[in-house]
Amino acid sequence: MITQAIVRKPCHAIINALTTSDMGPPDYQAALSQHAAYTDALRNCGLNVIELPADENFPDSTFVEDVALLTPQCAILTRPGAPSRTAEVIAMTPVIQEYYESVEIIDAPGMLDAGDILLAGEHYYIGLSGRTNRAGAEQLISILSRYGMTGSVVRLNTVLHLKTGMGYLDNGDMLVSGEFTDKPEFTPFHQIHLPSEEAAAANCLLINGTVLMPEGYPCARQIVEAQGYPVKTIDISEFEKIDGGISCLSLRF
Ligand code: CIR
Repeated sequence: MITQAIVRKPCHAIINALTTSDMGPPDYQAALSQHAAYTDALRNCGLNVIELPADENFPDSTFVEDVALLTPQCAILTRPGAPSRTAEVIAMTPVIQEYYESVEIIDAPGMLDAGDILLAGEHYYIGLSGRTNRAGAEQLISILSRYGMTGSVVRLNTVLHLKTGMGYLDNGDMLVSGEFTDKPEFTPFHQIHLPSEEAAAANCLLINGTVLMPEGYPCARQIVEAQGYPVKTIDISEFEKIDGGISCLSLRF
């Protein structure tokens, strides 16, 4: 059961965050209030939320998910693939060490963004993307196997991260869209297809019985509710301008 989450306040420099979109820079004040509402939603799901201060050295530092993978057995500090993000891990290390006895790291030449890691049931899928290379994925698989866990790679074509276009709920229910609709790796799952114009809603989180989804995707919401999941939507439009989704804004454990 998930009991805690780590978040980091957006910094002023968020206006310079990396993006592939043409939606313009986020509005700092709006990002702050959306982030506060996101944090409240995590609390309302029963989590104790550890709030880290803004870090002006790293425009993308509010996307804490990418710098670590927190498993029941150990924590793995990643080595983010974007040069401007690689050193975000340094500030996160003491925080993770406070909560985990076993802390592993991904080393060069490995690159790994944890936004590329999807836990589906008991297995970790690792997207090979512009941010995660084979060396990073192989290091992770070998760490997981030392702790009795499993992982395998999935090649990505167009999306930034694996979880940009898919998500896992429970009991084999997997949300898929775009390039993920015909991946042989995912045929064992009950695939729930989202319309391509609402693909961003596949990045959602099931926390203690509630699915947190981004606001503004009415079809996706209906589809998930029709599967019997209670849904809470959160407006994260400022983070979507810089390629952020629901999962990116927290580390859960
Ligand atoms: C980046 O390009 O790294 C950020 N602007 C977005 C990170 C999104 N993180 C995630 O999907 N886990």
